[in-house]
Amino acid sequence: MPVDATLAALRALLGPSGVVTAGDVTARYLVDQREFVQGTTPAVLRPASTEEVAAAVKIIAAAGLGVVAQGGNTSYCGGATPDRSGRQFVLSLERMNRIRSIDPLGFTLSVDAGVILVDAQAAAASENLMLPMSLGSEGSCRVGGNIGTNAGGLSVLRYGMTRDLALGIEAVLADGSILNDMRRLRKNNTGYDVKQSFIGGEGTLGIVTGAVFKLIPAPTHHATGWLQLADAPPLAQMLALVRRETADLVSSFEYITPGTLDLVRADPAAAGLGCGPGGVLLVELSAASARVPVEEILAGTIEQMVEQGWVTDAFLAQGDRQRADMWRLRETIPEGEKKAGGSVKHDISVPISELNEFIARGGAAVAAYDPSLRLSFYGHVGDGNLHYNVLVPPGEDRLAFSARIDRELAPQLYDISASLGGTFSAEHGVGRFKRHLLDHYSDPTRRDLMRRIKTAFDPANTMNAGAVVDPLG
Ligand code: 2HG
Ligand code: ZN
Repeated sequence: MPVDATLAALRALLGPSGVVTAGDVTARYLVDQREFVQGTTPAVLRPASTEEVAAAVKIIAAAGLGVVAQGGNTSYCGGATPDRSGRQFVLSLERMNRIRSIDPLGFTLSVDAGVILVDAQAAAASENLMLPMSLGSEGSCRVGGNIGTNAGGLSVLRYGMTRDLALGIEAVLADGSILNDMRRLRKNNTGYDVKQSFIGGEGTLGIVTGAVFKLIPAPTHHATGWLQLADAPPLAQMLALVRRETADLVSSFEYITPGTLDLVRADPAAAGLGCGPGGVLLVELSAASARVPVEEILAGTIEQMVEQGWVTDAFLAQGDRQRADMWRLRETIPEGEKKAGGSVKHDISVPISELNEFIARGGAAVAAYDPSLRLSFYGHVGDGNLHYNVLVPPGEDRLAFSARIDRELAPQLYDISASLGGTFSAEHGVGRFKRHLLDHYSDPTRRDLMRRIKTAFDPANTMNAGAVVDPLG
């Protein structure tokens, strides 16, 4: 079926507000959030229900065209941006934003995939529960995207990745059939866990339209510490000590280097929050009961870190305002990098005990390549995940610089990570930007299995073709 006839069928199905073709309206759906690539599309589809998604996918499949699912379009890897063929529809989940149900006894939340993450968090909070998924982009990302990319964030250390929080999903498959696995079960040991294929599948195996999440009792007590670090902080040892001494109450353990903190220093929230020669650790303990003296426990642990010579000075947040200021500084780092002219991002992870080795070898590789480069690196130490970003030098063209670093420096950093047993994408996924890295670094048997899974789920390669894995490659 030609594109025009397909569009007419989609209009008849979804109505005028469900099919957008005006260029000025579709523009924001066609560019990735960091503005690296710009795609084209015959139309942006905005279905309002799972049945509409299924019917639209059937029409598109029958026409031999493609579809790219999109939530909040916050992917760092171009995972939700169509290619330039003009043959991929963008299917936005933004109108599917219903909280379906909440189970205050079983601690679960069922939602449409287009619910914005903060709205899902708020729904949980209305029952004194918490959806323990916290990301800088939570005000705009949508849970379908979190599921599709298996999003990580600031509390993975304690609560896990999205994969660990999803009990059930609903998805539309490539042939338009609907997988209904919206289960609230903690245990369901019945063969392959098919839903996990869609989690982190980035819309290449099907379109996630709904999800059931595990919730936890909302923490009521936090102890949040801003720890100024001595030079060359031994990250793994510090984390191990904090986990042991706090009975594993630690929910975040974020490392920020001085070069990164500089990028957010102008923020009024930074007043009074200093930086040690080795940077800063933002450590938080959380508990859902006043009976757990989190502040006392953290203060005692920090004392031990001072005695070890790891920490030179520390502040404990006095009240919600100070806690929010500390988190604000951490969460606005990506924005700070943008304001400074942008960065080339390397979302690496290594086994936690290899973090310092990566930092030493990565630093040497960068200095040998070009000692004038400025790094902004920080990360989720509890997950072995560093955002090892290279700032675009003033006056350099951002895209040309990124392309050069991708070609000349990034392979060295990824090789170092790989040699330490690490990866080239810890939490940002693969999308379109990192497919070549998956080809290069993946174990061949794993890559072959991924291709076979892709072909089994999507034989005509119509679902987000070009992202993650090339079935023919
Ligand atoms: C974060 O941890 C995000 O703030 C973004 O994963 C990381 O911008 C980055 O490199
Ligand atoms: Zn991150």
